[in-house]
Amino acid sequence: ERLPELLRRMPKAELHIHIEGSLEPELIFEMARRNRVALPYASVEELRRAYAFTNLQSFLDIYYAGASVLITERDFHDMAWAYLQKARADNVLHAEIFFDPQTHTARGVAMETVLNGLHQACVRAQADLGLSASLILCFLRHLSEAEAFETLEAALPLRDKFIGVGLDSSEVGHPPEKFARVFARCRELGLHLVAHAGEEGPPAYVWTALDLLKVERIDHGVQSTKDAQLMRRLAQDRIPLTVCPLSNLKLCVFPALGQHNLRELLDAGLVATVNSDDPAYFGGYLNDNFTQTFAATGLSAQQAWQLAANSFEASFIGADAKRRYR
Ligand code: ES4
Ligand code: ZN
Repeated sequence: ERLPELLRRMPKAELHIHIEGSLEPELIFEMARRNRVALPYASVEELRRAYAFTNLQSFLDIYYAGASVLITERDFHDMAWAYLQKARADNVLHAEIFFDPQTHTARGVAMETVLNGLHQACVRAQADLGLSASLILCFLRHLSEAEAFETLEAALPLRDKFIGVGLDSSEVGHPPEKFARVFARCRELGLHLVAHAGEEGPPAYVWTALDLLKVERIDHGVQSTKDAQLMRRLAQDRIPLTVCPLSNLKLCVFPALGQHNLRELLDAGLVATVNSDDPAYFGGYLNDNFTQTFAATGLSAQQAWQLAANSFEASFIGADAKRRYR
């Protein structure tokens, strides 16, 4: 069997996908029309031409603008349902999906609208596609600790609709320790904990995500290879890294896919996984990430199976379900 076919047909879990980053330009324009939201772009083509990023912040500015068309429960459902169907076509059997409630509540959209719409799509995915999907609420790290606490309070009446919390948005200048008390509270509540760290930021941010936030996984974490002691810690404690190769390429974290350090992470014995991050913005869904990265770096079939196994090991599905995927 050719490697691209193996990569496509392997059952996998996706653990690092921002649902707002799955909103395709066509859907942005359709929702802008039906909700009468004005866009600073005249056409789908003009919007797509703006997708030329130089770093994380240059992407985030456009990503938050795109999310401004999401108003109703139906919008949130339609966005997530479109992603889940694409994920199923990529043989994704389980997805843990980030959402950014503050991007919406700041515009006057209710927390309930966001969570109900996204959750309905997850329920439908299990019923219609046999794909299990759960939600992870992300705090925006460029906003304050107080705003994160307010967001948590607003979400707690809907506690049964999400399984954990994460930390995303502009990394440099907003270290994990800014949110130590919020994460401590989430831990008491029994929520799963993850955080973006070491995407653009230094290995020090990965250390504090682990030791101060007590996260169970690191999102990105690719800067960890700069710190040998950190690499030993991640390997020994089997802390998964949710790596997003096309994202790293498009945000210029690596100059070319062939220069990506995924092989180095695997060779060091880390529980690395492959994910799509913001597939509508970065040029591909999960299988595109696998096929393009394997073509550029020359990883093997054995490493493909390792990455698929890692994705289920790193997931928050129960121990019984995990055994079924081994
Ligand atoms: C993100 Cl690539 C990336 N990094 C940090 N925060 C994000 N939110 C959406 N995509
Ligand atoms: Zn991300």
